[in-house]
Amino acid sequence: EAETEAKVPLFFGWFLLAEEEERIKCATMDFLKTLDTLEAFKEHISEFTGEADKEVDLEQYFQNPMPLHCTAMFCDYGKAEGAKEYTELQVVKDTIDKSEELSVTALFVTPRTFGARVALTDAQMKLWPEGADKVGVSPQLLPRIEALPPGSRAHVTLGCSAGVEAVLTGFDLLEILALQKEGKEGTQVEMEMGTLAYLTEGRWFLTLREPITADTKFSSFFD
Ligand code: ACK
Repeated sequence: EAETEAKVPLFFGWFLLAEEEERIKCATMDFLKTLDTLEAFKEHISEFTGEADKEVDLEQYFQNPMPLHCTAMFCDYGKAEGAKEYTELQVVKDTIDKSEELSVTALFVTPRTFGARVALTDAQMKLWPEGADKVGVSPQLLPRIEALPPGSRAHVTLGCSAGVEAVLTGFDLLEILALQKEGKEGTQVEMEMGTLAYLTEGRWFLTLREPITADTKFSSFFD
């Protein structure tokens, strides 16, 4: 019955509507523009450039060829564990092509990735597979994220530095959340958009004063 079976996509996720994508890109670019002028950031510039006193233009540093989205389930065209079962879930079938509002509660920057933390609603968590937070996580990080609530990895990749794969954005977010839990938060800087914290090795986390909401459509992505 091959013709009645849905093909398994690369991944399922919430995709920002085109006009929302522009709005979010502008707001998050404003953050990057401000970040690389801060004294606190400049003190740690070598973590980005490899040398002290060298400047970095973060807007050029991060690139993103993908449409902005929050991945719900990475299926790898059926190669990922549970991919086919996920495709067949009633809640997935019912939600496909439906509009959903996503809430972004924080922005983060590391030498590898630039991302937005997403706070999923209870309804959206029904589309977040059990154990999805842990898939592919390094043995070093795994025990440190055990106590984080499910959905902690939910994010939008806003950009990656040259040669870096988007999958790392979620790992960087988990690492930051683990460091926060371990009390490793350093310098805090008040910014217009919220409170910026430094978490060693070039990691910066901005907790937004007001969440940024964005209209999205839950869809599958092929190719
Ligand atoms: O930014 P992302 O969530 O990270 O969006 C892209 C999307 O799938 C297409 O590549 C994510 N992705 C890639 N590989 C994996 C993986 N092994 N586990 C979870 N998400 C992944 C990537």
